[in-house]
Amino acid sequence: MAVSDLTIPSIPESIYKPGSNKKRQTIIVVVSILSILVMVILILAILYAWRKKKRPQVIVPDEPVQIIDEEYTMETGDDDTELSSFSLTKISKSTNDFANDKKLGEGGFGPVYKGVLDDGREIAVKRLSKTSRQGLGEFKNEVKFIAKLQHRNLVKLLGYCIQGDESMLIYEYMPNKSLDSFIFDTIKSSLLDWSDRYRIIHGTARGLLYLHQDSRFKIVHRDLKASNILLDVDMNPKISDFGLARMFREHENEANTNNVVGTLGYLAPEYAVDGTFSEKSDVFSFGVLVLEIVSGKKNRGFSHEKDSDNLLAHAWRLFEEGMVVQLLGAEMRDSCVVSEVLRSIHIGLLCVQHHAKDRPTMSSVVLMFDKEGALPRPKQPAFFAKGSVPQRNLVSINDITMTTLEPR
Ligand code: ACK
Repeated sequence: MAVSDLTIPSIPESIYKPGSNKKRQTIIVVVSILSILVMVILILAILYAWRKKKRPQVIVPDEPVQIIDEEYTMETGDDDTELSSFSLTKISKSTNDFANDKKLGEGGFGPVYKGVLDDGREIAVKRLSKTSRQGLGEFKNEVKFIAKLQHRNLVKLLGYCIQGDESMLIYEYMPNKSLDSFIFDTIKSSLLDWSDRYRIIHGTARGLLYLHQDSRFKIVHRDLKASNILLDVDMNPKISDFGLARMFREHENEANTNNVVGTLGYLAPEYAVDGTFSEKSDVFSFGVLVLEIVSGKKNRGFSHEKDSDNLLAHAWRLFEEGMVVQLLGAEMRDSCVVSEVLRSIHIGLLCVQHHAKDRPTMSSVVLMFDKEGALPRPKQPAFFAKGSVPQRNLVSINDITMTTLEPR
């Protein structure tokens, strides 16, 4: 075939234009740089998303607690925390072999017994129920927290006893037992006058402030209620039962759970509905507790002859009508200091605000009690209408409520 017969495909003119090679190279360089940039950004985004997913929002204190049977020692995951170990023989003897008449009641993870040691010291022994799996988790949680915390308004853990299949925690004995056995009892409630109640409110606030802010860790109790406030010989309050408590990292403010645990009547709305808990959900429970202490009425199951208000709604209505002092239980009318009663109810209403952001922190609460200045005006509290407390998926076991909520 003659060379002249060959058809040479036409080549775009631009390729032959002077400088077109340079232009092509520039395009290649720009496209390459852009591709690399996009890839780097993509890799960084994937790494960020992966790390975020890996980091837990709340430290669930399961692992650091180790119970070593053979050596009868207990590690709390913290070097400077030493707990005394008690032998099973000693504890059995002190409780008369866990006699029925020594039983004080049922706690979060099992029965509680009164004991007297050889040196005359009175103790309360919490015995882990062998059949409860949930109990073991709560037992470990309790050790983890209470062993590290020391405050005059927290119950004191003296030691432990772990032998064979027995696991027990030993506390100082609180002769006056729990607050609910006084304030909701028609006869015993008259034994708590206003000054006792005001001291209990104040002491509980200080104990909670310590948990939220002043201890080495930020701890949310998650089950603050009248039956978890124990009273010592002088009626000073001690917060107890850390089986459901959670520890937060330094800059973490809230966490989410699908497993809402706590007690009906004390649960903050965002926790009960969305599973979001924070120090402000404890503040809500504290607010309910204050209104219960002042009124002598349980929030859960409250009924008022005139309307269908719950305790929070009743307190709010009286507050709006300027008659809030009527909330005070009849048994305290003679002993009360009206300004303290009004201030307590006002602070209680601020604590039960619907939105967590509208509730004060415990440090503000303590300041409000300590100083005499004007208080911010509360808005209508949460769960205003009776029956508005969400009842979906609620399972109640011994006053402890567990709900499993589906994510939205
Ligand atoms: O209201 P209570 O008589 O006081 O019944 C409960 C029961 O045990 C189950 O928690 C009582 N209790 C718990 N810890 C102590 C303690 N350290 N001192 C005295 N009683 C206690 C509580």
